[in-house]
Amino acid sequence: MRMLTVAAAQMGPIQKADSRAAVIARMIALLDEAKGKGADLVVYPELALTTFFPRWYHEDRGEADIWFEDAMPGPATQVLFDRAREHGIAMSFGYAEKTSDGHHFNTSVLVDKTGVIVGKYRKIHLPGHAEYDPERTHQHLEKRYFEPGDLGFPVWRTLGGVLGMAICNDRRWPETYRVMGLQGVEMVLIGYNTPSVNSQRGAEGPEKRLFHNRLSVQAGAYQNATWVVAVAKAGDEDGHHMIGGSLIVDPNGEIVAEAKTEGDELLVHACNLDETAFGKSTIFDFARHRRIEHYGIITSQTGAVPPPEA
Ligand code: CDT
Repeated sequence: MRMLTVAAAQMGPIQKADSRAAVIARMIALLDEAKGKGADLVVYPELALTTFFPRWYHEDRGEADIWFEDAMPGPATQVLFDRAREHGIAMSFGYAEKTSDGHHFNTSVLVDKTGVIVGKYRKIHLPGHAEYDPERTHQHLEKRYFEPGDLGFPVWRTLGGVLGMAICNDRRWPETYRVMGLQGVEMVLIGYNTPSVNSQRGAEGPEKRLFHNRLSVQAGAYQNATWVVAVAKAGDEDGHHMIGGSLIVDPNGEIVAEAKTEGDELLVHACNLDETAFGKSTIFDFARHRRIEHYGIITSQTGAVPPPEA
């Protein structure tokens, strides 16, 4: 059996005024708890180091650079890397990345048990809008502050298995999981920050949003016979509430662990990566069953084009 004990480290809210040091102290407390529970890998949320800043409009785009890291590890995060290496625990977390040539991405890294970054992913499906939108109850300015990721959906052979990453809105798109599924992924790590209410449809509240979260993650896991670990930043950030509901889902699509709170909370599960083999060799044996001659439209066309009216 190839066992990988994973800890989903849900984080409660981070206020605008909270320092990086205060947030990283919370991440280290979760890491210490994970060590005590025998975890091999700790997965933190999207943009784990800061509040979900894309809800705040900066007319001058450059002002938003305060939320970005230009080195990883950097001065604030080095202690987190040091503690993870001392514990011999791998980790994955999201942060806002500013590159040396001035590009901005919503990024996550995968760090092995020796503290080496073995994988980097840059969010591809950026939701929201680029300009201030007075029609919305709250802003979601990811398209203002980030460029779409330029690294594709890679996977890495590490920790005894094949691991991949995605970030928040990516989990709603079947293409995300399938591209990794086609590379044999056995565990997908996903962080998210999901507002509890749809800014353009107030009736869509937390129950519906939690339902869509489970639906997307469970479907992705089942249809690609992979473990999925989906980890929230939750609760009330400066008056803006986000869902919790962090999940660990098995390759059959079933939930094996789910968060009960909206605060810092650790879910630990011993995952047998060999459990991915049955689905991958039967109903989702891609090589035997996929009919790519009928899938061309998926990569040649972006928007839906219904047939003309009669
Ligand atoms: N962070 C993130 O991607 N959140 C989105 C909100 C969608 S509404 C603009 C999500 O898919 O959860």
